[in-house]
Parts: sequence; structure tokens; C-alpha cells
Amino acid sequence: MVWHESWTRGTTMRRRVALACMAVATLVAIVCVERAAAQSNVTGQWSVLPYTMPINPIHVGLMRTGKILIVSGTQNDPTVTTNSAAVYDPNTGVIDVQEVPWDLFCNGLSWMPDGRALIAGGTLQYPVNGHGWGGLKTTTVFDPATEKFIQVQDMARGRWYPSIVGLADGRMATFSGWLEQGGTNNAVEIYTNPNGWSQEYYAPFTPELYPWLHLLPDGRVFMSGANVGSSIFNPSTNTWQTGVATMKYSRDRIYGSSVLLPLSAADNWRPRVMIMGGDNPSTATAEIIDLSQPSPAWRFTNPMSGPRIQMDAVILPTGKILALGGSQLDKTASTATLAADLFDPATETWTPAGTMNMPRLYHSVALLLPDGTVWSAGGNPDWGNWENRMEIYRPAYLFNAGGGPATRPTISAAPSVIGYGGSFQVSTPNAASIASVALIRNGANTHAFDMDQRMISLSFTKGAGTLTITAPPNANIAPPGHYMLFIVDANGGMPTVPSAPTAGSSRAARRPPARRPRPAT
Ligand SMILES: [Cu+2]
Repeated sequence: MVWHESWTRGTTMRRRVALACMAVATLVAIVCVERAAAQSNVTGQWSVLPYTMPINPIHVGLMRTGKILIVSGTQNDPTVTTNSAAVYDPNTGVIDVQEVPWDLFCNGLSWMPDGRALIAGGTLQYPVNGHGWGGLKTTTVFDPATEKFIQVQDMARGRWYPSIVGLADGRMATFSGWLEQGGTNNAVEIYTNPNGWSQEYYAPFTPELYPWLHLLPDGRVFMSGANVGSSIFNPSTNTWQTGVATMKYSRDRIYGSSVLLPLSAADNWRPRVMIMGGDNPSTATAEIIDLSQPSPAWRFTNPMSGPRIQMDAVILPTGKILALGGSQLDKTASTATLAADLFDPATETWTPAGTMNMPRLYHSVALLLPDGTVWSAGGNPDWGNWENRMEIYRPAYLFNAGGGPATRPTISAAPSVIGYGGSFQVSTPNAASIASVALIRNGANTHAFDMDQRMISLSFTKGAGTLTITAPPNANIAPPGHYMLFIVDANGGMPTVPSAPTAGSSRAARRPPARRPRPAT
């Protein structure tokens, strides 16, 4: 196997840093260890990775192989003439950069049931020479098996800043985005694999770019923002219901974030959505809507610890939501909110989740990884200026009271495919201490929003060395695709079996073939 140059450099750098860390630890151990330890198991711990990202990580997704797909295109830099993407293995630090023939900057990216990414649009033109931004109508598919991009059928019109959401029947709906010559694309198009796109279904309104779309347990799609007015798309009639609810915050929550709070069997799959942050200057406020109500309405919940535009929100295996990054003034590092917050949907309270080492601004991203950590990257306040350092957040559940690594429960056997209805079994020597079991869908994050992440908390019974778990009842609750299965013990530790897909998806997760990677640019 031939590894490329930047990996070699990365290895050298990691060795140097490892030595440096040991030296520092020796010096400060006497005074600092106890205090640091006491905090880690309460707030978790942020740490900067000892290697950097060679391209601007604008669009990212967790592949079913456990690697991270990075899509950059021209990297928000009109002087860049190559279109980049990369595959990053967070376990080894290998970052394998490749070129794509067209510009995927500012696409919409979401995982299809077969584990490939469907990528809608990108950049046709930058706003130079007297015209505005223009969106591509190109559709791209990325396959984790080959780690290659292919072009499939074009959409009807261009999309720059569209969203995509997976539907219960495995189709993928895209909405919004900027047209080839400007103006908002207000049509939904629905992709069926392998046949291609539906006709356009026009919305009776002009959506925000990168609208926040969530598949509800009744199969409809809720658009929570960033507009103040929320709407619902019904994929069985291809029509919109507008005026579903109005935000309490009086202005659009531009580049805030939105999360479908964990769906739970114990709560009869009651769908609640939380929106938070956004606007410029930004807000710390957050709101929740309960869509099981006959007349759902937004209401304020407790605010985050600081204002956030260009933030991210990540669901953790415990069902808590990590809010991170952003700033008070857009693209202004001096106003960054470095403190991270952890939201408990049961109590609707926020608690401190440590302090990040650097600002995360426009185009920053974050993903939950299969080991229960959160990866944070990017930030791109100006053309050609972007953050190449990455951080890992280790949540409090990974630490014991002394600050060392917590003892985590283990999974010795689990099915690789889970069907709908019925039950399945997971073997674990820790069955007696398990408090919760959840599926979390592999994330796909860009522009402050994760188009894929959703958590399904399952009911279960304990046997000797075995959990018998009730599967998701249907594909509205858990749309087909690849998920991580987490079991969480009563003390909050957890293991994972990455990427257990639900029914309807082919389980073809195999190591990609060895091949010659391109050098980093
Ligand atoms: Cu952008």
C-alpha cells in the first residue's frame, strides 16, 4: 500500500508532539493533574489534534466505514482552480486528498440508504466580473467502497446552498439553493436510486438557503428554519403546509442550528425539535416545538451560555445535545463563544461542556464519531482564509472520577442489519449495568446544520450477557441507512459498534481496496 506524502509528514509531526506532551505533563503534573481530572469527568475535555486538515473542510460526513468524507471544491477561494475532496481516517490520521472535476463547494450532502452520499449542486460561479453567485445543477454520488465520486442525472435547475433529507421510503428530497443565475430555487426534487430525479414540486414561498429539514415520525418533513415561519412538506402529496408555527425569536435564525431531539420508544416517539442561536449579532436563545401537539407552537427553553452564529449542535449517545462554536458577530473571531454547552432534553437545562481551544466561525463543522467523541474542524471567515486545526471533544462520560479513562461497557456481538419491528439481540458482558440503547444516524454537516443526524432511543430487556432490544417500528422513525449502535451504562460510559444499518440497506461495509492516493494540495 502506498501512502502519500502528507501522511508521512503527519506521522513525523505526531511523534514530535507526543514527546512534547510528555515533557509538559512531567512539569505540570504535580500542580495541575488533580484539578484537570476533576473537571474532565464533569465537563469533558477539548484537545487540538497534532496534525492539520490540508483542505478547507466545508462539507463533512461520517462514512459507514468510520472514515470522514471531506468535500471542499474550490474551498471558498476564487483564486483556487482545483476542486478538492478528501477521505480522513480519524483513527490513523491519514488524510487522502483527491480532485473532483466539478466544484462541489456549497452543495447539499446526505447519506443514501446504501451508504453512498448524494450531493446536490455546488458552485457554478463566484460573484466576480459583475455577476452574483451561481448554483450547479450537477448531482454527484460518493461511494465509501471506492472512495470515488461519480456524476448522476442533473437536477432541473441549479442549487447552491440546498439541503437534502432522506425520506422513509429511501428517496432523498432536496430543497432550496441558489439558481444558476441567482434567485432562490423554491422547488423540491426527489431522487430515487437509481432512476434519478422527480419533477419539480414548487413551494408557495421562498425558503431560506440551507433550510433545516427533519423527517418526522409520520413521514412528513418539518422545516424548522432558519425563517421565523415553520412549514411541513408532505412527500405523499408533494405539497407544503405553511404557517405551521412561528418562532418566538423575532428574526430569522441565520446560521443558528436545529436538532430533532432524540426520538424515544419510552416517549412514544414524540417528535420535538430544538432551534438555537443564529442571527447577527447572534442570540443565545433556544426554542423547542412539540410536533405531536394538534397545534404545535415554538416556546423558549433555557438559553445557551453564549450567543452563537455559525455554531454546530451534535447529538451524543447519552441523548444530550452538544452546542459548540460560533460567535456573537459573524466571522469575527474576537467575539467567539469558546465555551461549549450540553443540553439535557429531559430537564431542558444546559451544563458546561468545557472550553474550545479556538474559534469556530463560518463553514466550521462537527460530527459525532463512532467512539463517542466529537470532531470539530474548519472555520472560514474570509475568502482564502480558513482554520486547518482540528479538535476532539471527549465528553465527560469517557472519564472516571479520577480523570482517567472510564471503564466502558463492551459489545461482543450485534447484528449488522436491523429490520423494522420485532427485536434483536446484543451480546455484552455488561448487560446488567446498561441504562439505555440508541441508534444514531451517521451525520452529514455543513453550514451549522447536520442534515442526517438523528437518535432513536430503543426499549430493551436484560438477560444474562444479553440485551433484547425492540427494533425501530418503521422507516419514518429510523429511515433506512447506516447508524451507530450505542449501549450506555448507568454511569454514562458507552461503547459502540459503528454503522449498524437498518432494514432496506445493503450491508456492504468492507475495507476499501488499496490504491494510490493523490498527494495533498
Ligand atoms: Cu458557505
